Formats: sequence, structure tokens, C-alpha cells
Amino acid sequence: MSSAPRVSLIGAPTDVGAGVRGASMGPEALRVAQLQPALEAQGCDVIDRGNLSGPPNPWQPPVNGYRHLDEVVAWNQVVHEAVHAELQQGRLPLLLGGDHCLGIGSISAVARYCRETGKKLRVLWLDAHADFNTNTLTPTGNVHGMPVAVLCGHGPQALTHLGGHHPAIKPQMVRQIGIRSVDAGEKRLVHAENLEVFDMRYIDEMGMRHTMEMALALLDAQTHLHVSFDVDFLDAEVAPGVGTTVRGGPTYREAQLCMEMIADTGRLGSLDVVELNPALDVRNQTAEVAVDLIASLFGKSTLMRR
Ligand SMILES: [Mn+2]
Repeated sequence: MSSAPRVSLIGAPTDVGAGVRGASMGPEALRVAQLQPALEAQGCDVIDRGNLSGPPNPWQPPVNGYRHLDEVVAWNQVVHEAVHAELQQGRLPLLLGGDHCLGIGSISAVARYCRETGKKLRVLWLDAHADFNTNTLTPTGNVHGMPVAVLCGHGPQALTHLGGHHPAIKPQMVRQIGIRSVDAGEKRLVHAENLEVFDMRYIDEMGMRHTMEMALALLDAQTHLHVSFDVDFLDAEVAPGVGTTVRGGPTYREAQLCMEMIADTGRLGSLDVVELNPALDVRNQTAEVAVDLIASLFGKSTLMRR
């Protein structure tokens, strides 16, 4: 990546994969919180592509363990194409969700781009949840609890084959950070697939610095780094504006260190910011925290360093 990344903002205003409505307003809340000027202050060349469009949220119960599968597929198809198009143009796609089911479209596009260009892929999944459910394991049917499993090949064909390659990614490409809420069946699948999880206990015991050194180990010049940032990664006191708050998450400073250490690698190639729910926020403070952290991800340092 060059020193002045060319960033494309892609809004995906939907909550079809979520259990609470409101993440569909996320893209606009991030814009209101001055995302574009914050990135420009870091030297980024930013284009706002506006919002993608897709089907409305029908708000129906699950069918075969999936809620709104057709709508989830439609949204992920447009996300996949939009993210892939930006990568092909040498730009860094910044997906503004929307709920986390959109990680399927986004990361399958990144994986496809990496296959086409011979790059390695590392996915950092910053989240309170492992998002490794399947239709038989899920307690809710909400697809935003399934994207990592889908990307690793567990799920309906319409989603697992989205990028034309099955599975889209291997579990060894993923590092999960901040995890503190995993359903019982989901936990078994996480272990069976050998997913590398740095949960909150690990962060408590080892510290964020060591955690990130481990999660970022062995990146090289041929590695594309994708960050999938679910805002519920953050402690609920810092970030109340999410649909599925879980207490006991990283503090503001820990999250900032996490972002700064990712920035230091110089490898960031694509980013999702998802699950921001303005309907549950307090005067847009969660959007403002998210924008602060995104700025850190693009090199803003709170430390007195040159
Ligand atoms: Mn998530």
C-alpha cells in the first residue's frame, strides 16, 4: 500500500441479517460523524461512492434456520461486486454497514481478489461474537451470527459460493479478537475448525499489545490485510450504539492500541465497519468513537511519535 491510500466509502444500509433493526442507518451516522474529513486528515484520497441498494427488511421469522436468506444473498451480491471493483482499481474499499452478514460479500470479494493477484490473505475479525453459527446451531436464525462460518464453507450454497470459489477462505486466514459471547454449538464448531481466537480472557491475561503481535505475526509484503470491525467489539460503555452489546470488551485505549498496531504494519487493504446502530446510540457518540478508531487505523497516532 502506498503512503496515501485511496479509499472508497461504500454504504450498505441494511439490517436484514440482524436481530434488532437500525444498523441500516449506520452509513449515514458515520458520514455525519465526519468520516471522510477524518480520513482526509490522515492523507487519504477519499471517494464516497454513496449507498448500494437492495431489498427492504421483511422482518420475518427464520425458514430452515435462516432469517431473510433471499434478502441477505441479494445484499451480499451487490457488496461483493462493489468491493471487488474497488480492489481492481487499486483502491481500498471501506464498507459502511449495515449488519455483519455483509462480511460475507466483502470478504469473499477480497479473497477472490487475492486469488486473482496471488496475494495471501489475513482477516482480523474484531468482534464480541465469533459469528460462526450455522442454520442448525443458531439460536436465532440471524445471518449476522454466521458470516465467518459461511466464508469457511459452512452455510447455504447461495452464500458459500458467492465469490465463485468454495470455501472462500480457510480458517487459518482468520484471527478473531475481543470475543466474549459464543453460543454452545458454535463453540464446538470453532474448536473443530481450529479458528484462532484471542478472546477477552486472553487479552486480559496477555494484554492488547501481545495479542496484536500474535494476530499480526508473519505478515509479509505479499499479504493483504482485511479488517472486519464490528462496533460491538468495543466495551458497551464506550459504544452503546450497537444491537448486541456485551459488557467486558476492550476499553477505548485498548481499541486504539489495536488499531494503531494494525496501522503500523502498513498492510491494511480493505475494511468493514459494521453493526453501528444509531437508533440505540446516544447523540451519535458511538459513530464518533468508530470514526476516531478508523482514523487510528489509517495512521492517526495519539502518541508523541514521529
Ligand atoms: Mn459480528
